[in-house]
Amino acid sequence: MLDKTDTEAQQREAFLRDVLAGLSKSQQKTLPARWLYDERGSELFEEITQAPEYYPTRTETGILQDNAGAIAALFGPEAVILEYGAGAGIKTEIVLEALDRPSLYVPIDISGDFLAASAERIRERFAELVVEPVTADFTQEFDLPGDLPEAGRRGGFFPGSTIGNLDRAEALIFLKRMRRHVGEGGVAVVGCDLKKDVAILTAAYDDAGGVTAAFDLNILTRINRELGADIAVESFAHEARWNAATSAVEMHLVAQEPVTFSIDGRAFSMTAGETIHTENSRKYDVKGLTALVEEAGWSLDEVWTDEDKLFAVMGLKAR
Ligand code: AVJ
Repeated sequence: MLDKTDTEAQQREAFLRDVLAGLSKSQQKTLPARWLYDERGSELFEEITQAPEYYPTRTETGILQDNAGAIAALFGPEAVILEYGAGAGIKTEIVLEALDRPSLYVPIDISGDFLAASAERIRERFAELVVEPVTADFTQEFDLPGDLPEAGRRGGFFPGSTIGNLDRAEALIFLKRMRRHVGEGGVAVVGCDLKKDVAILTAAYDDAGGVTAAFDLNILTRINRELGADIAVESFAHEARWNAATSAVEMHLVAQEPVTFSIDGRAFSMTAGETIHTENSRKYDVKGLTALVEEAGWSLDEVWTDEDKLFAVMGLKAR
């Protein structure tokens, strides 16, 4: 067993490795998006979901609410629900509330503390429900507990358009793994943001209140604090860019002037206008989603969407 200090030291090592590798690139510098979510980053993301320009969270929540009955029918009675990511709060509650006597809820998340807290919240809210959290990085290979109940179907739940943070190959690997987890007769409900007017997309990732900018810039503050670096955060500005070739909104931190800094004794320099690419948020259309899920062993049984076709919640069946 690893104790907490070991885990933290390993975290720091992994963070340092990713930061050094990403910022050493001579072409486009990058940082993996997962490091955006320290405590402050998670708080800021919560705030983003409240920003008027950020439509995905409230739109998906509305779709789940409006179609809770159909979603519950897809999962069927006595289902085993596997949620990829620790309890998405209200969205999870909408689905669990609608289900017919679910036999088990399995939230899966890399952060053990966060997972425990959200599992506890679900147990309090649904006294009858058996909750069995699994600590795992769902972007990596992992197995489920061997003793899952066999009464109803197994159903994956992957809301939030987190699938959009993966590139196409990674999304395929994820969908195939989830297909393996649910087995024959299994189902899934997956939320995905849709392609739309570029101005709406870029505004969602660069809100006028500056919350997304603060979220993006926070990764530099985190590098300074956790890795003892000396990056002048105020020399950078947040930018949201549409990349038509990859169909993704990209977040970038743009150096406003020539900058130099050091991390772990290594010197870095950037020219004015040079950027660090911090996140991809891919957008799909229904045609692209159909091809993607079919290639991964699913059939797209239903697509629930909002009036303005901003966001899609897919009902998938194992093929
Ligand atoms: C939680 C990863 C789905 O990509 O829309 C929001 C993260 N980044 N604003 C997204 C995010 C900037 C969000 N995901």
